[in-house]
Amino acid sequence: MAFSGAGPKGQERRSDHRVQLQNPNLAKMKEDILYHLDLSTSTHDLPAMFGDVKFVCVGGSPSRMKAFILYVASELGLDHPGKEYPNICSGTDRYVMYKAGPVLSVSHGMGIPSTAILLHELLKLLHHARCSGVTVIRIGTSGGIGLEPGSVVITQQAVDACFKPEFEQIVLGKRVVRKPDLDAKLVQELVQCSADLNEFPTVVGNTMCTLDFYEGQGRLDGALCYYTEQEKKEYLQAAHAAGVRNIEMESTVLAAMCNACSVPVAVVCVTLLDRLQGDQISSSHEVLEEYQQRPQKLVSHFIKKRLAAA
Ligand code: R2B
Ligand code: URA
Repeated sequence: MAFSGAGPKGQERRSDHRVQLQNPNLAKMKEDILYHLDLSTSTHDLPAMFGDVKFVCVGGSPSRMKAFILYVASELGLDHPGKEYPNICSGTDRYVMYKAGPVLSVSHGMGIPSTAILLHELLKLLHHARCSGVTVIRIGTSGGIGLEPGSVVITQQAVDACFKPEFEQIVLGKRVVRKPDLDAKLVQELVQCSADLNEFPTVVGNTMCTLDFYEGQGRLDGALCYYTEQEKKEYLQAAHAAGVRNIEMESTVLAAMCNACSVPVAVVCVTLLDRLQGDQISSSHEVLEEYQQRPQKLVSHFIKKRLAAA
């Protein structure tokens, strides 16, 4: 086994760029059932199915992730007539997964718990498949702070609802904090890709990850609201002053878990509205549809460029 440099928790990072799981128990298991993906190491040949995967794109919505695989396949010239992209996880309705060449497109649902479950199984899948040099990118939606709706935010640092660069989880009744850092080189590559396209405004900024869409993001229009409009305004302004440019619900867990397994990760989200102007998402379906294609375009361009350089 080849090692180079320091990895997570001061461990050595392998120079073969494999996914480094952090669980000694797995080596003792005869079979690993990836329950929510309806895949298993004994019933599926995971290296044959997934061994060539280099780009894993994740997003909340199943239909968006299907649209993405069709788009990226056509951009990469993989969509010859009659080619179909079946849902690899059709035996479950928890998540969807599509593959086109080296690209895997997977839904994670809404929020940290759903995303954490997906990531445990997805990272194990990549490990069992002996994938190397994998990059993970979330293509998502968000609420912007002080940005024109439709702007794309490439996350510099994921932060929690107190603007801290931390992902906190309770494990065995104790508070465990992990670093939700994004890959700085990936951020720069994605910025360059947006400049290449020159089709929509793109900024680099901090992304605030919350546990809820309504009270958790300071909305005034949920079923519950015990704060004033002024308090909401002050909170969003404080977030902006802390470098936050958009708000969503998955970035910290994604960054923390990929970091722990030595997988470079990026988050690219379009903003559906400017939260300094309101709370309701009132743009037409057509407009929202076009906004959601922006991260897909940016990330497809990135993948094409990376493959051309390989
Ligand atoms: C963005 O959009 C969803 C909420 O509408 C959530 O999954 C997120 O992060
Ligand atoms: N997703 C969020 O989490 N918040 C928004 O405001 C929009 C999309």
